[in-house]
Amino acid sequence: MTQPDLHLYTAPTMNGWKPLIFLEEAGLEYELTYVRFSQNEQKAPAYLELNPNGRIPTLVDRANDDFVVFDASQFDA
Ligand SMILES: N[C@@H](CCC(=O)N[C@@H](CS)C(=O)NCC(=O)O)C(=O)O
Repeated sequence: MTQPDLHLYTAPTMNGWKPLIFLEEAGLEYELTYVRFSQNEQKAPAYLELNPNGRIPTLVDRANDDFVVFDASQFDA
């Protein structure tokens, strides 16, 4: 089984659903990781390495050198 190029980290919130809906509508394959707010996983060091904003969603494109996409407009670190 091949690994999808796209890896979405998200949670079931309004902002979290949006990229999931897009990927489904676009018919793209993706791996999904559920980020558990209850365990503060969005602030875990491994996640902050991907997205220093500490928020979901985050999309990683493995086919493009692990290019990371997230909304940095609220980035205040
Ligand atoms: N404008 C950003 C908003 C991201 C955002 O606010 N995410 C919230 C959930 S909707 C979050 O991760 N909150 C967790 C936290 O701030 O610790 C986007 O749509 O990507």
